[in-house]
Amino acid sequence: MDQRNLKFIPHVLPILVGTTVYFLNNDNVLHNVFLPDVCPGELDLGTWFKGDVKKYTFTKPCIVTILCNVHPEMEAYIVVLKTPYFAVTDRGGNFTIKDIPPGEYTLKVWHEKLRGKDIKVKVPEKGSVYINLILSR
Ligand SMILES: [Cu+2]
Repeated sequence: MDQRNLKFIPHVLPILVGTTVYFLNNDNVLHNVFLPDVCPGELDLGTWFKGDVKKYTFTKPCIVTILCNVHPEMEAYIVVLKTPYFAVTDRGGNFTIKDIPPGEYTLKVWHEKLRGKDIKVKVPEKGSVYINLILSR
């Protein structure tokens, strides 16, 4: 996860549990990475200059808010998942999750402000499944 132009990039980062995330600083100002949530455990990775990298391994499934102590407007989310099948929507709201083994699944949606209902999905042996997600407040 980069810190660039006073923003965390990407804003939402889904990962599989056990993944190590590298936190970069590509700005000419000091940044910090601070995790205020109980899950995965309150954590302050400290403050560091451009070019330095800190890392953290997420070992519990949870939704982690990422903040910077130096810039209160900076905010991002790391969504730590038990499944390797996930995607982030693009600017048009489209997403693709590839190579899912055939079977029955529950598609869950996470958005920082909106909510979506769980959707039961049957993945066939061959072909694609098309889903319309509707999010609401
Ligand atoms: Cu900052």
